Order: sequence, then structure tokens, then C-alpha cells
Amino acid sequence: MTIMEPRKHGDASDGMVGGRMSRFEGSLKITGAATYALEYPFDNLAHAVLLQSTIAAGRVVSVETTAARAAPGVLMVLTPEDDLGLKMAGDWFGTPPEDKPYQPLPREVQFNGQSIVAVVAETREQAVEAAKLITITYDETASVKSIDDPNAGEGKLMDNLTVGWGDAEAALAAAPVSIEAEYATPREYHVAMEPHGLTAEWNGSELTIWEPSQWSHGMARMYAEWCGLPNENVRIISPFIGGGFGSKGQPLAYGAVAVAAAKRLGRPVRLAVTRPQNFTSYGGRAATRQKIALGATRDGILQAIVHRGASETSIYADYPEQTGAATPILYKVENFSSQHRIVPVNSVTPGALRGPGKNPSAYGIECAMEELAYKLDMDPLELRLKNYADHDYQSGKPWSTRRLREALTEGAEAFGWSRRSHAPRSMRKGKQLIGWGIGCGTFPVIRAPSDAIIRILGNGRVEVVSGSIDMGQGTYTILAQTASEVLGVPTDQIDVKLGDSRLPGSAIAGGSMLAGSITGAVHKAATAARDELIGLALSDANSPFRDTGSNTLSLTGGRIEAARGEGPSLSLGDLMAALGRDEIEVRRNTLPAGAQSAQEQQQAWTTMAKVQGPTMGDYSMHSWCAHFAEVVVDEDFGTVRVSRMVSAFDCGRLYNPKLVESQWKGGIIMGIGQALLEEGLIDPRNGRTVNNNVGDYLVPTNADIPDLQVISVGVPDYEASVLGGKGVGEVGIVGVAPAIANAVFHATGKRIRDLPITLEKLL
Ligand code: MCN
Ligand code: MOS
Repeated sequence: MTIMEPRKHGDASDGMVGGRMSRFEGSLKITGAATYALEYPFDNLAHAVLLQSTIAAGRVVSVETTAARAAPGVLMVLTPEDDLGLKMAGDWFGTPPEDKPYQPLPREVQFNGQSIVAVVAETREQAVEAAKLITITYDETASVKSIDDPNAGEGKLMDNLTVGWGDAEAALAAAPVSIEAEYATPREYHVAMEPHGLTAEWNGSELTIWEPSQWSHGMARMYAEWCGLPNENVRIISPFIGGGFGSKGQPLAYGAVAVAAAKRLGRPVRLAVTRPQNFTSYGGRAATRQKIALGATRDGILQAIVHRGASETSIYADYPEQTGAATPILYKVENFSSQHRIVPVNSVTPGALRGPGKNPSAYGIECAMEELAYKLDMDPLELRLKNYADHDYQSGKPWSTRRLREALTEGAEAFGWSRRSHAPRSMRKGKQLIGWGIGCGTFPVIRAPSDAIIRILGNGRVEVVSGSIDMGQGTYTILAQTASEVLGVPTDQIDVKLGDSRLPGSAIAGGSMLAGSITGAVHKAATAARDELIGLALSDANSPFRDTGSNTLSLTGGRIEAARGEGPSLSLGDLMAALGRDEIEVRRNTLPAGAQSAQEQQQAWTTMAKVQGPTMGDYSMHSWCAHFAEVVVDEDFGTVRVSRMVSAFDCGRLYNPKLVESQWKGGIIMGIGQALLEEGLIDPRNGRTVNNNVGDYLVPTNADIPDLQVISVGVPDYEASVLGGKGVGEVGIVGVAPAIANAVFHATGKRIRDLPITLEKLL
């Protein structure tokens, strides 16, 4: 089940860290050779489908299943009546669960679109037909449909998200110039190309699950807890993923249903979540509301920021989409106050979606900064540079590296910002109003311990083995590059095995933490393997290097030679043969030497307990960016097109600039969707997600996307990671929506404060 296809590669230097190698699994995905979770062939496979609730809150009174059970091919119908034999699982941090049963098909309905019933049949078509014969009767109770519901209330204050220094209220009142504005973002969804689903198969007390996963070990642990099994009895297989964007980091109710059904039936069960069901089977980005007040001197020096935000959560769990996540660190300000509330509504619990927190937070502060710039009649670039933060005012720590000034100035240069005329509606081409805007973004450097194996095989090939995940961001490729650099072996001689919880543990492919974390482990293991190989080559009785008198050897281009180039030159395979070795295997992890007990290792690979935030050491560590957007707005029709974007990033050293550029552009494209298209529409009568399909929930297509120019201004940051890189995967989306909103204001003179910016709001 592991993937070990030979990899295509460009010229040799492309394979080193910093080279522009193409994604090794790209051609497999494009040609259909990559097998996704729901595509594996099975004998005796049964198919499950879900029925979801059609009310926002209440109780299931009865489920009429007689006709469905009698329908052709039906094997089983599961309802809230059934005890599925599951127990509660601990959370991401491994907090021990409550000792009580877990019912993924609940009797109490908490939101519209919650899974209530499952039908299992010989074929998917039979299950779908039988499901149509089921009637669920509810006893409906009062509900809060969304944050805009009159009964929503002001929500709960999150004490841990209350941040402040100085006296913000007083400084704001005393400031000669101030602005205050309210911003809103709607519910947004991941809409990954590959919808969710899984195949589960039991073999005695061993459970194997094929499911797209951002974190094979963490998910295996949670499934194990549901089923009352030791972690090692559950195996998650997930070598290829069609995008996750934050939605595939934990097992979900439908997964529990499939696992329980497979056990009851004694057959493998496949459950494909339909596209509409994807919209409520897990949470997207919560709707947010925020009010920002800025006070400044007349020459634009910030005096105070007062920020009050709120986001939707569900009625059964607290998930804050932190509107105050970027506000405290983007600018220099002596007086600051931020609070965040969560407003419980009858929806599925929201979740992480690319750039969680930072994204809506940057939307608020970056729009507010431009509103202040217009009030001051000052260029918004100048205002940002004037208030440049020379250190992190929130933690009081110095930045490890922060090239946001360079991002702003080099981005402005590439964009041609100096040619801008400041007044709104002052740039046009006929009926087309042209506007320019800036949005800065940031994302923290997060790290987690990871574990990896390097194997040098007798035939001279090298294997890199890790349970970490590549969902499209490039893990396979950068790990081959890391091993190639250390071992001096071309990447086409390296096989990378990933995506299996039986393999060594790793950071989640989330929080933009994987690349920095797992390259650290692979680098460490490869360095140890290299040292072991050189040691053997210098000391083994059969080694041709034994009598060369060298005290070290060089490894380049797949060959081993004395460092000064004299004496023999052997390929890796020939040296292994001379040494009589089939394999050199080295395993290394990045846990501290004093934290290597079995329990600590389990905790490190299967929970978030050992994850390190951006200010845990002596520095404050973040990636940074500045987006420059040009929009063209049709004066008569109000249509907005992004016609050009230049974005400059500081993500430290880039392991593979080609993949990084692709990550940044992917984030920017999602940001363009967020600015202009994406919006979950909730029926105020019943809390249903109305546009729960890709026809009605709009995401950008190629026709919506102009040429995107991305620039790296980063320098290696060895505080942030072993190889000097900072996080890349999420920062690209952060700051895009405000850059576009600011450009729309510049074009039209209209400030649209609630996303998305659609034409009816502009007319
Ligand atoms: N990289 C690099 N140099 C660096 C850092 C990263 O070359 N200094 C490149 C590598 O190709 C690496 C990639 O960027 O594989 C992403 O690295 P990193 O920023 O560490 O992010 P993760 O590997 O942890 O990936 C998760 C991140 C997140 S949190 C979301 S959300 C997201 C994203 O990646 N979802 C994605 N990018 C995605 N890309 C695809 N195709 N699909 C998704 O679902
Ligand atoms: Mo990314 S939203 O942290 O998976």
C-alpha cells in the first residue's frame, strides 16, 4: 500500500534543497495513476450512505425503516436507536475523554445537515435508493440559525483571547484622528476537489482505514479511542489526497459510522460523503464580525487599536475563528486592546480553513488601516511603513526574522505603486474604474516533533520513510531533496514513502508546520546515515577506502570518494556490495534527548501536546507577506475583476521555490474567491445551507484569475527550522481579501465591509 514509484527529475541541482524540482506525484495525480481512498479495490465491499437532519434543532422521535430494510440489496440500517459500541475520544491535545458512549447518529439534533441515519447495501446505488424510503419524524425545538439570528445573543467572551497593553480606550479617545468600522465575513467552506469518505476493514481486532488524512497518526489514535483499541491496532492509509485545506485533520462522525458498520457486518464498508453532505459533515470557516477602532496622530502614527470580534461556533463545542490573531503583531502600537466572543448557533462546529484566525483578522486590520490612510489623506503604503513594528509588542520578543518592510517596498516596486493617484475614482479606462489596494498578511511558525527513517539499500537506492502527509503541498518532493542534499544521491535514486500511520510519526500537515518539522527529522536521520556509511567505509576490513588514510569521504552525485579526490571512486551500490551490506537503516526523531520514553513518543506523534507556538523560545517567529491588488470595476454593472496581483513574501529559506510559488498562488486564488465569490447562505427558516454544492457555492475558476506575480524576500531563519524555512502553506491567503476590498474602494469610492464583494453591494 505504500508508494514507491520512481521519480522524474530535472537537472541535478534541481534535486538539492532550494532546487525547482516538480512535484513527484504530480504526473500520477494528473494521469489517474494515484489511487485515492475511495478507489482501492476490495472483495465483498458494502456501501454506506448517510441521511442528514432537515431541522436545525430538536429530537428524533422515530425513524420509519421497514420499506428500506426490505429494499433490494440492503444489508443494514443504522439509526439513533442503535448502540454502535463506540466510546468518546480525546481531543487533539490528548485530553483523556469522558468515559461515556459516543453516538455519531444522535437522537438530539444540533444542526441542519447532521448525520442521523445510515443505510448499508451491496451497492451504493441500492443504498441511495433505500435511503429514499426512510422517513424521520422530529420533535422540533427552538434554534439559532446563524450569527445574524435575532436570538443569537452577543456570545461568550474568550478570556484566553483577550489581549491588551497600554490604555487603548484612553489613547483612542485622545487621538487627534480616528476611525471605527465594522467588518463581516460569511461562512466559508474548504471545497477540496476530493470529497470526504473512507473505506474501513476489520481483521479481528485490527482496523484498517483508507481515508484522506492530514495526520495519519492523530487520526488513528482517535479512531482507536472510539473503538476501545490500542493505537497500534488502527492503521490509516493515506498516500494521496485531493486537497484538505484544514478539513481532513481529524476523524468525523461519518467515519465512526463506517467503522461501526464494518464491524457489525464483518465486511469492508465504504462511505462516500456526497458533495452536499460535505458542507455540514465538518465545519468550514466560521462567520465573523469585528469592530476595529484606530487612533492616530495627524501625521499617521498609530496611538491605539481597539478591536472587538466575534465568530460563530456550534451549540456543542467552542471553536473560535480568532479575529484578533493578526491585529496585535502587524503594527507598532503602544496601546492595544482586543477581545473575541464566540456565538453558539445551530451549525456543525466550525473548523480550520487555510489561515484560520489570521485570515479574517488581517481582513479587519488591513481594511481599517486603509480607511485610516484615506482619513489622513496619506498613501496607505506610507502609513504601513510609518507604523512598522520593530519587535513583537504582544510577546515583547524580538522577531527571529521579519522582512515585511522588504515585502512592502519590493512588492510596491514590482507593482508600480508609485504611479498610483491617491483619490478614489481617479484611475479609469473608459467605463472601467481601476483601483489599487494593499493587504499585509502573516502566519506563525509552528513546529512539532517528528520521526523519520533513512534506508540505504544494497542496490544503492535510498528510502525516506515517514508517516507524514502530502496532500498536494509537496512533502514527497522536498523530503527527496533533503535526503539528496545530505547523502549526495540524485533524487531519482531516492524513494519516499509517506501517508501511513504504521510509518514513523510526524507533525500534522496543518498549521503550515509540516515542512519545517519533517525536514528536520529527515535531515537528522540522513546525516546519521551518512556518518554511519562513512564510518563503515573508512573502517571495514573489506572497504576499498580503508587504507586511503582519509579521515572523511565525500558523497556527491551518488558517488563516494576521498575528500581530496584521490583514491577510489565508488557508486553507493558498489560500496554497499564491497561492505557486504544489504541495508543501512537509521531512525531519528526531533524530540529532545531527555523526552524519549515510549509515552512521550506516543504523545508526540498522536496528539498536539508537544506542538510549539511562535513565541515559545526567545524569538517571535512568523511568515509575512504584502499583497498588491489591481481591480477593474465596471461603472455600469458593478462587476469586479482582479486584473493583476503582485505579492511579496518572507517565508525564510525556500526548500523548493517552484512548489512554494504554487502554494502562494493557491492561497492567493482562494483569497480572491473569498473576496469576491464565496459565501455560505443559510436559510433563516430552518438553518439549512442553501448553496451546498459547487454549482451554487462559487469558487474561482481559471477565468477569474489574472497573472499572479509572487516574489520571495525572505532570508534563511535558522531559529525557525533546521533548514532555515518558515511556513508557506497558509500565509498566501492572508491579506488577499483586504487588498482587493481596498482596491475596490480606491476604484469606486465605496467601502464594502462585508465579504464577498458582489455587484449588488456596489451598485
Ligand atoms: N515549502 C518550502 N519551503 C519552506 C516551507 C514550505 O519549499 N520554507 C513548500 C514545500 O513544498 C511544502 C509546502 O511548501 O510541502 C507546504 O509547507 P508548509 O508551509 O510547512 O505546510 P504543510 O506542509 O504543513 O501543509 C499544510 C498547509 C496547510 S495548513 C493548508 S490549510 C494547506 C496548505 O498547506 N492545504 C493545502 N497547502 C495546500 N496545498 C494543497 N495542494 N492542498 C491543500 O489541501
Ligand atoms: Mo491548515 S487550515 O492548518 O490545515
